[in-house]
Amino acid sequence: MSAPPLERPADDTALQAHFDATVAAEHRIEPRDWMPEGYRKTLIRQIAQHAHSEIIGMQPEGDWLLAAPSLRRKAILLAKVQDEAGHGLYLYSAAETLGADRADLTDKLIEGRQKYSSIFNYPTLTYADVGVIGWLVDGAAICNQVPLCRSSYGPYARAMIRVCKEESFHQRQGYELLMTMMRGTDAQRAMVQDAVDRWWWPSLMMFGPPDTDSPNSAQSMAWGIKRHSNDELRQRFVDMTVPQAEFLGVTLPDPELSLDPETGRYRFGAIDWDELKRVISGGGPCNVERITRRRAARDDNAWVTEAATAYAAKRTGERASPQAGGTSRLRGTATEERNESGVEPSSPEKHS
Ligand code: BYC
Repeated sequence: MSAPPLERPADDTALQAHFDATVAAEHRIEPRDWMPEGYRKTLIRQIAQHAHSEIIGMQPEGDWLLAAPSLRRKAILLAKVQDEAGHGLYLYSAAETLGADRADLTDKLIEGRQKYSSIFNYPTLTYADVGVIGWLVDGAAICNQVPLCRSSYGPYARAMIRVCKEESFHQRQGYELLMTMMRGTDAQRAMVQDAVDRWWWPSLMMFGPPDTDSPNSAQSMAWGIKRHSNDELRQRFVDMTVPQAEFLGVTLPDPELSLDPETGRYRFGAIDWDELKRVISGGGPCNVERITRRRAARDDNAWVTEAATAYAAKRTGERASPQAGGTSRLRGTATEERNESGVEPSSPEKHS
C-alpha cells in the first residue's frame, strides 16, 4: 500500500520527511513518488543486476536444452529457462519505472560496468548440474527473494511475488530430478554428488560478501530495499538445505557442517571470499564466455529490437490519431481487449 501523495508541492525537507515516514510505516514507494537520488540509484543498481542475472542465468542451463535425456526433461527445462527470461523482463520493466533505459543497462552489463550474479560463471558439466542448479541456486534465490516481496519499492516488490512463485517450481523440479537420479545407477549417484561438490560453495557466495564487508547493506536495509543481511539469509539457506541433503542422500562438501544444539542452526566452514572477489571481477571459469554470448545476442538480434521499436512507435501514433486509416483491425482488437479486462492489452497484470 502506498501512502497518500502530498497534496501540494513541498520543499525537499518535507518531501524527505514524507519519504521517511512512508518507509517507516512499511508503505510502498511508487514511481510517481519523490525519492532520494541515492535510493533511486541503489534500486537501479540492484534491480539491473538482478535482471542481468536472470538473463545470463539462462545460459548454463540452456546449454543442456539440446541434450536433455528425455522429452519430459526437455519440456521442463525449456519452461524453466523461459521463466528466467520472463523474470529478466519484469525486472528490466521495474528498472524502467525509475528512469533507467533497458538498452543502456544491457550495454553496461556487456561493458562490465554492471554486475550479474557470480553463480552463473561456473560451467554445467553434466545433467546433474541442471538438478543441482534448481535445488541449490533456485533454493538460494528463494531465500534471498521472498523477503524482497516486502521491499519498499512497489514495482520491485510486486515483480518478486510472481518470480518467487516460479522459483519455487524451479527448485522442486531440480530436487525431483536429483531424487530420480539418486534412485538410479551408481554412476548417476556419483554425478549428483560431483555436481553438489562443485555448486555448494558458489551457492553460499550468491548471498554476497559477509556483513562486515558489505558496503551497501546498511543503507539498503534502512531504506527497506533489503530486509535481511547477507549473512542472515545465507544462514537461513544452510538451515533449510542441510536436511534436504540428508533426505536426498548426498554429502555437502563441508567437514565443519554441524548442528549447534543451542541455536538450532548449522555451523559451517569458512567461505573462500577471494574466489567470490575473483569471479565478480571477471576471473571466474565462464565470465568471458557468458558476456561474449550476451554481446552476440544483442548484436545479432538488433534488427528485432529495431522492428519492435518501429512497430510500437507506429501503434503509439495510431492511438494518438484514431482517424488514421488502414489499421482499424489492430485498433479494434486492442480496444476490445481493454474493454473486457479493464487494463491495457500489454499490461502484465492482465496475465497474472
Ligand atoms: N555476485 O554491498 P553488497 C536467479 C556485489 S538470478 C555478483 O553486499 P548488495 C536464477 C554487489 O552487487 C537471481 N556480485 O551488495 C536465474 C556489490 O557491488 P556494487 C539473482 C555480487 O547489493 C537463472 C558488491 O558486491 N539474485 O535466481 O547490498 C537460473 C558488494 O556487495 C554478489 C539477485 O540478484 C554476487 N553473488 O547485496 C537460476 C537478488 N554479491 O553493486 C536462478 C537481488 C555481492 O556495489 N540482489 N555482489 O558494484 C540482492 O539481493 C543483492 O544485490 C545482493 C548483494 C545480496 C546480491
